[in-house]
Amino acid sequence: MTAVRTETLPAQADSAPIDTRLFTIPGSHPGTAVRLMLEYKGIEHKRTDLLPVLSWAVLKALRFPGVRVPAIKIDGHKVQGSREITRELERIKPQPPLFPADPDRRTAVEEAERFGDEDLQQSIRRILLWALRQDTAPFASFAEGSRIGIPIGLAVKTAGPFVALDARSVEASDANVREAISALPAMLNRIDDWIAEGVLGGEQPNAADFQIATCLRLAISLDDLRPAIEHRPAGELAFRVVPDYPGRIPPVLPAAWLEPLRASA
Ligand SMILES: N[C@@H](CCC(=O)N[C@@H](CS)C(=O)NCC(=O)O)C(=O)O
Repeated sequence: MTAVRTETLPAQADSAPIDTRLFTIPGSHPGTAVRLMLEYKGIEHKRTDLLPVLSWAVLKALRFPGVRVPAIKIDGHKVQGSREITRELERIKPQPPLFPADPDRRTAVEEAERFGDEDLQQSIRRILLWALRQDTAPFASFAEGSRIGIPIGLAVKTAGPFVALDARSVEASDANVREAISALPAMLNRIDDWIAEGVLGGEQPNAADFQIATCLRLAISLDDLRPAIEHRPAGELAFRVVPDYPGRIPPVLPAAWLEPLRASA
C-alpha cells in the first residue's frame, strides 16, 4: 500500500460530532468502501471528489503523506489508505463494529480484507484503466452524482493523458491486464468460499465485505466481466453490500483475454 496513517485521535463517545471530510475519485472502489463504512457507522461527512492524477497535487497541497485516495480528514487529523481509515473509524466509533469480536473470526476477516485491498483491488484497477485508455468516454458514467468542479464533458475531453499516466502508474500493461483476467476465476472462487464459510456475507457487513464488494461492483461495471460475476455468490454479495455503483464500460477487452473467464463459467 502506498498510504500511511499519519495521526491518531482520542476515541470519541458515540454521540460526539465528528468533523469529517472524505477525499475520493469518482468510481474509486476503496473510496466507495470508506464512504459506505462511514454511512454504516452513522458518521456524517462531507466529500471532495477529485479528478484522477490531478488528485496527486491536491493531496500533496493538503499535506497528506501520500497521493492516493481514499484520504480522510477527521477533526483536522489526516488518515490515508482504506485499511488505515477502517481502523481509525473503528477506533473513534466502535459501534456498529467492522470486525468480529472473536479473535479467530477477526483474523479470517482481516485476511479477506487484506486480499481485497492488496490483490483484488489492483487487478480490477488495472483492467479498468486499460479499458479507459482505449476510450475515455465511459469515465463520464462514473462521475454520476460526483462534484468534480468542472463540466464532465470537459473532463472526458481532456482525460486522455491523465488516464494514460494513471494506467502507467499502476502498470496496466497488456501482459498485466491479461494476467489479472486469468487470475479472476480463482479470486472469485476464493470469495465464494469465504461466503460459504461465513467470513463474508454475514447479517451485518464487516470490513472485508466493504473492501471486496466494492471491488466486485467496479468489476461488474465492465460489460466484459459482468457475466462471470453477477450470478454467483460473490456477485450477489456485491449487489447486497453496494446496491448503487455508477459507471459502465461497454465491451472492449480482446476476446482471447476473456477466455479463462468463459472457461471457468
Ligand atoms: N490500496 C489502497 C489503494 C489506493 C489507490 O490506489 N487509490 C486509487 C484510486 S482507486 C488512486 O488514488 N488513484 C490515483 C489516481 O487515479 O490518480 C487503498 O485501499 O487505500
